[in-house]
Amino acid sequence: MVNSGPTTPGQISFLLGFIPTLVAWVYSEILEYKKSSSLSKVHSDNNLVELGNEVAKEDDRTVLMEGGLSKTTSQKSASFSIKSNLIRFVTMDEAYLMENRTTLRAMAEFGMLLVYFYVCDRTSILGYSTKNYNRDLFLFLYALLIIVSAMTSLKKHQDKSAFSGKSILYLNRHQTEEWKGWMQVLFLMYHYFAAVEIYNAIRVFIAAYVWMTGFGNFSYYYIRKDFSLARFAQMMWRLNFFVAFCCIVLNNDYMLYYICPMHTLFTLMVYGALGIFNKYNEVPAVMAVKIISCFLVVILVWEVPGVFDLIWSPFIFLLGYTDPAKPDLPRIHEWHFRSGLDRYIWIIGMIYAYYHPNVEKYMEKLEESEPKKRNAIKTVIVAVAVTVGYLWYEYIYKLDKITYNKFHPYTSWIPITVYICLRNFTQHLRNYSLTLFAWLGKITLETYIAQFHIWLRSNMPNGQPKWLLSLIPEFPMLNFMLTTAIYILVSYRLFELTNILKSVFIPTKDNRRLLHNFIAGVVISFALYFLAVVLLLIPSSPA
Ligand SMILES: *[C@@H]1O[C@H](CO)[C@@H](O)[C@H](O)[C@H]1NC(C)=O
Ligand SMILES: CC(=O)N[C@H]1CO[C@H](CO)[C@@H](O)[C@@H]1O
Repeated sequence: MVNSGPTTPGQISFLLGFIPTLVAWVYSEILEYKKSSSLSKVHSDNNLVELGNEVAKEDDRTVLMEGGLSKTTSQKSASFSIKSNLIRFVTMDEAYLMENRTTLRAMAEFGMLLVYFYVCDRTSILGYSTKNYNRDLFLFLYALLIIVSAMTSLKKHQDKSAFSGKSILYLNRHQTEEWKGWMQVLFLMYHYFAAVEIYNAIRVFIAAYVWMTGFGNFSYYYIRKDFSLARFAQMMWRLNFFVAFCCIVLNNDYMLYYICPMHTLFTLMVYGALGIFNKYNEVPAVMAVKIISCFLVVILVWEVPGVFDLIWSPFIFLLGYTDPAKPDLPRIHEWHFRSGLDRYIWIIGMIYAYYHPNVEKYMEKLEESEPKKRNAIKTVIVAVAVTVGYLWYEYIYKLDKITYNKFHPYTSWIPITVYICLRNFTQHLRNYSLTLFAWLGKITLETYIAQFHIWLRSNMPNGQPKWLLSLIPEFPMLNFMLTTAIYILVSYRLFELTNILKSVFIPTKDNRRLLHNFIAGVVISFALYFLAVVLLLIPSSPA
């Protein structure tokens, strides 16, 4: 049943880069160990150097690649040119390796985790089992998590408002992260247990993420006005670094992880909307024109027949996807469907972010007004929110999946708005958050991607994750517990590694170096890829 597919040049080039990195890292650890245990140094050092040189010779060509990658590892090495860094890597220059030990470790660890992904999903070493839905169990687990989280991680925050300096905050960072956590847990459990009955709710959650993309990015660019290249590169790195490697190592299309291209697109749209003529962002009329233009662009691309295909067909190599289970659909279909569902909600997020300071001011005033008036207004707001929420639930949410999807782009703002109102209608609710959920909310991107391979299993290139990873056969609940623990831990590690490597390779205030890194990365990747293609052409080669 497991079909790992043909070995691709991408996979070979990954190995060509990974193995020398691993060797270099192990060597640097040995050097470090020896340095700290000091003495009797001279003799054994020579041995190791010889060993290192041998390895370097063997992988000569391939090592080149990774050398470039580890090039910028520390401020100290920044002054060296890429070429000299490469040479130092190839020759296993001891000082160089020790300087960059932590980076090498992060890269090696990242590579090892990817190997683990491959082993879990594309080999028969570990087992797989089928999904099984039981509503009782599903709700039990979710409720259990909420209770545990409430008992152990409920926390009061005393942050100040960014706008007024007062401690009233609605939609603060804790809240949005906690909100992501709420949704992410349900979203993941939906996949694990194949809880098809909450399909519509999942669509709303995804819309809420995209809403947050609009909201968070708008606030950031509007207030910080930081449109720098470095910031842009960091953003792209954060969204796409891990997924790119997953695609290479597991031979998947980018669109399999549709959340990534979707967030990348909408992040770019917000960036573009605010970045163009950003000097005039403070002028309300300009902002109105910008928002209206966003709507017009979306209407043009998604609502006018034919335009979508026209615009995106050049990018089909990147955004095309064929589900092996449904081979007849056009390759652009998935992208059209996924991006279309949430085409408006990021603009709504931008609008909310734009009015956020006003709403906040109003809320402060309300909070200071006399209790009678305040309570009356709050009651009205809650009553309206609950009624609207109920009507939405009754008339939209309950529709069958296909009909619901038709209404979704135009209605997803309703439940989102209702949630925002209810989440913040008292000072208490606003100030408290469940940190456990907020913690989970921070690593949503990693948990989203990792679930495909080390929690669930897809068993074939581009396959949807239809199976569960099984480490303890015959004990589904124990297996659930063990795989979940490993999966969350690995996701968290990947989150950290992404950030560590980001800070190494993307300098914040040096565009020249950034450009050099970028060029080096591209050249090295191409060289590795070319080498891999050549190796694949020689069937007898020990690749
Ligand atoms: C912008 O949106 C992306 C995608 O959702 C998110 O990861 C990132 O944190 C957002 N940036 C800010 C500053 O909120
Ligand atoms: C929309 C909404 O319900 N906003 C509430 C947020 O919190 C403030 C402060 O208590 C309330 O006054 C608002 O009614």
